[in-house]
Amino acid sequence: MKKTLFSMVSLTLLISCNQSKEESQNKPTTPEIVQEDFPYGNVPREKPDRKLSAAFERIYDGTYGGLEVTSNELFSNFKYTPLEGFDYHGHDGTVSRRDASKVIKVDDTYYFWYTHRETSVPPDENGGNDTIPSRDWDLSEIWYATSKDGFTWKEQGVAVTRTEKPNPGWRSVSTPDILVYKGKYYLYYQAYLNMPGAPGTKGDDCPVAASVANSPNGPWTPSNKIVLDNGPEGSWDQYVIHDPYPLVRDGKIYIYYKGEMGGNPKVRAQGLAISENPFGPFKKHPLNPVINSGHETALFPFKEGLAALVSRHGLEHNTIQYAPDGVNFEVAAITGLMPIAPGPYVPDAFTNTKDGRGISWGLCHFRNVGKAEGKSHSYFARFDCDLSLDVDDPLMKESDILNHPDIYFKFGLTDEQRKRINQTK
Ligand code: AAL
Repeated sequence: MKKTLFSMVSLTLLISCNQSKEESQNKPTTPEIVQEDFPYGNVPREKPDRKLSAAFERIYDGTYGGLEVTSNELFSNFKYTPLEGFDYHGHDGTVSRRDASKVIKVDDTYYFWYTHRETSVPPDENGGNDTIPSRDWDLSEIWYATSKDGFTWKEQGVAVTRTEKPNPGWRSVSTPDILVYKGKYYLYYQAYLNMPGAPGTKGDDCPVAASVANSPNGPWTPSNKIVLDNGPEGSWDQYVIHDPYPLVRDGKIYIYYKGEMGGNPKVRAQGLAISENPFGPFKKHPLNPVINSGHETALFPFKEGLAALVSRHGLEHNTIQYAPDGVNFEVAAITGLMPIAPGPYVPDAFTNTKDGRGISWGLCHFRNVGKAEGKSHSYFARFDCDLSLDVDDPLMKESDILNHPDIYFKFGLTDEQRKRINQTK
């Protein structure tokens, strides 16, 4: 009996031994690649005729445009300067300026438009009513400012007021952007019928309305209708069309916009709608959404295509992307400290160009300032960068940004995280 048991165990062992021998014989092995080491010093500028890792394939075949960030025209740092000329009531939260449009130059003057809120109290996220804003962009109007140098601005006052109830925009008009088309000026903006927190809202729901003027100084005549509407029920942009951002391409008006899909956290993406008429109808692109990340929209003509600043949210946040056709975007650069809600100065935004020159500055905002003290509001700053084919500023091409340790510790662990870590010790 003992003998039989012994032979059974040995047989099993033998079989399993042979099996693993066979398995290892069948396992695909990486063939040894015999080639010279990748060179030092004389690093090939063109794709060398050799097998490359995926990382180096990407360098030569992708959209990075070179081996180092310095040779990538779509890589830049962003440098910030406070703006002169705006009064924020001592930053008590009753005045907010945010969501800068792109900047345009008319004769020798720069113009931009923005969300302007001036309310008796700062926003109350849970208690908005007819006079108390529930969000920073609630109960707002579109204002504008001008400048000769882009640093010091003069606030010119209101451009687009809220409409009469119940028209879109009666509750608030916000987040404008500008189009110059066939000699006229058009402002596109979020036209609210309701604000988050109000009964029946799914979030920051709104469509887009527009106004037209013969001069950047107005007067502005509203379209009195929705020009870019939410998608049908069940579609990705059914509730939200934010940050309408017009450009002219192929003789047509291209409006890029942000939509918010469901999910927790929400998935934000950007779509494109095209029309030959500024007041529409706009046809949404069948490949929408065309950008899978980001928050506010900011694009500019670059070479034959368009480039996009993609910040804040999503898998591809903190990137600058490029699409030769304005539709199929690829990551062209990975960067950091990107402007929030950028409104770049885009000299060739409406020139129909296929030789886009890029951007070197714009405006952006800092949001939720003073929130912890109940004084939540936003204010503007200027950013400078080198995303221009006509600028060559090596100081904007630094990938190693040295931040003070305080900035890192400010993003320290929460008490709950510390507890979890202690428990798993
Ligand atoms: C911004 C923009 C839109 C949103 C809100 C005001 O950053 O995306 O304008 O509705 O926040």
